[in-house]
Amino acid sequence: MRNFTSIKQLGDINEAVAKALEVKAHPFADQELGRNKTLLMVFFNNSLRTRLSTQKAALNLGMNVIVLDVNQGAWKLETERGVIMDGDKSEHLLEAIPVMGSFCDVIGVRSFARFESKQADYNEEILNQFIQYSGKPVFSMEAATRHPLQTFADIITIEEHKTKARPKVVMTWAPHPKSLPQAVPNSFAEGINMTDYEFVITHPQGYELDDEFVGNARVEYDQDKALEGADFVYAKNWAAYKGDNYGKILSYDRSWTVSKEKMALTNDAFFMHCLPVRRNMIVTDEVIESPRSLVIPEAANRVVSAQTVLKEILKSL
Ligand code: AN0
Ligand code: CP
Repeated sequence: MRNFTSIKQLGDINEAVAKALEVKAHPFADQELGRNKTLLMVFFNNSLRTRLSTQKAALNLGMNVIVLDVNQGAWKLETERGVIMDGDKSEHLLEAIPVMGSFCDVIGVRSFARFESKQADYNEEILNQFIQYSGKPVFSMEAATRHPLQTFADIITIEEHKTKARPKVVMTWAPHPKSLPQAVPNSFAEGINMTDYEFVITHPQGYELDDEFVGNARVEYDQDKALEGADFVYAKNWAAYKGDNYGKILSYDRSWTVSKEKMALTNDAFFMHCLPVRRNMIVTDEVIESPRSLVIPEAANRVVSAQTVLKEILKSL
């Protein structure tokens, strides 16, 4: 594997999880693989988990790591071609990318949807320029449409906790005060469609995701009905995708917050969220603090997912 931008690039998901569990059991087994190799992590957006877990994964593989926060200390970057650069942006991405590529062996990029143009976001214009112009393998640390390292960690976590072969997994929209990208729900849906789990997506009318990601999931607009018998509840907010509402907030309805009453409808389900999470908007204190909450082991598995992916990329060098 050279580039990693979608969970689909892992191929068979069961084999990928088996590799991940091997990495988890023996985290320092591949220290030689990354020797004298440098990972550059480029962040256009904030991060806690991705930053720390990917760095830790690279260190476990014996790599050196450089981190660049583009918005803190680097030159302001122009991303559109053909612009007369007489404004506040000092450097063009078309020079910055190959320069960054010349300093490393592998590049991780975080570049969220900007909600300025649906087409630009869904064409992954920033991530694809890194792939095209860096000359190095590139992996996504959450791009405009997907967050595959998160999805891989989510699936590893479900596999570790499921008590039946085909658990019922429910991804539910929940309210949030700011517009958030569809990357996490798109990617989670893409990943769960690679498994044979029962998969239900629930959200208010207007929050339909791109059909490409929904795949074979059942979409249920009644959250209570969707949650019935669930084994895993995966909560996430996202802004509208469809039509002219792209990037807009259509609801702040806190009856969608995952509460004890909502969890009582499930089959004593585990609660999952990628974090960061806004308490008492997405999920109540009680639910996130309950013994059925997997948010911490789920975040911890981000090291395992990043290390498994980085290992495959290093093997391809
Ligand atoms: C981001 C999002 O929803 O895509 C990152 C999640 C991993 N969340 C926020 O910006 C709060
Ligand atoms: N879940 C996740 O990617 O968290 P960060 O945004 O903190 O990296």
